[in-house]
Amino acid sequence: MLVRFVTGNEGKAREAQEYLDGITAVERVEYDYTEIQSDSLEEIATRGARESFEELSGTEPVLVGDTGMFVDTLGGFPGPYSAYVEDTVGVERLWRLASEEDDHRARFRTVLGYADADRTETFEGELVGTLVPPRGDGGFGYDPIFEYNGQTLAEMDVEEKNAISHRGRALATFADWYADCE
Ligand code: ITT
Repeated sequence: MLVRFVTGNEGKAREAQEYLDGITAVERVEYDYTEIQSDSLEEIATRGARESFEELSGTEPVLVGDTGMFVDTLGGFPGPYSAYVEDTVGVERLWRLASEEDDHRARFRTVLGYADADRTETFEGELVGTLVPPRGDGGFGYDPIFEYNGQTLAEMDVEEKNAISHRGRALATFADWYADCE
């Protein structure tokens, strides 16, 4: 069995393989699927998985992941637009925007989209924490401004972060479902 994980990031593919060990092999593929404009990560991941499955081979199942940082008091901003906000103004500016509010609660959400010849499914994982001024040298993206249990994700080592992360939770749910499908 083989699942193709569509990502530009080696670390994410390795993390997926760890969760799927004993269930299926994971092959990382780079494919720039169309990211539709939508407020729903589920919709983006569903369309991305279906397009990737059809364009990449139409035989091996594919998995795509879409992640967003949702700040509660900012109505969930930047949500599905997190990559754009990181690339344009940067994560420290998001912290400054949130710091003007009393409530600094935020959540990472990852939705995995799975597609094979018969089905398209989504699997969700969430991590609730607090936005803080940037700390730590590890991780990537929004990790330095997101605190969970007293540490920012950028202060954790990779194993520590993966064990609690939004993506890890989504991968664990997917792995349970996929193991039962076989
Ligand atoms: P892919 O190639 O895997 O699609 P991506 O960076 O384009 O990578 P994501 O949907 O994973 O797409 O990420 C959307 C945004 O969220 C982007 O700004 C990332 O840096 C950020 N992000 C994703 N996962 C994160 C994590 O675990 N910690 C911090 N930031 C994260």
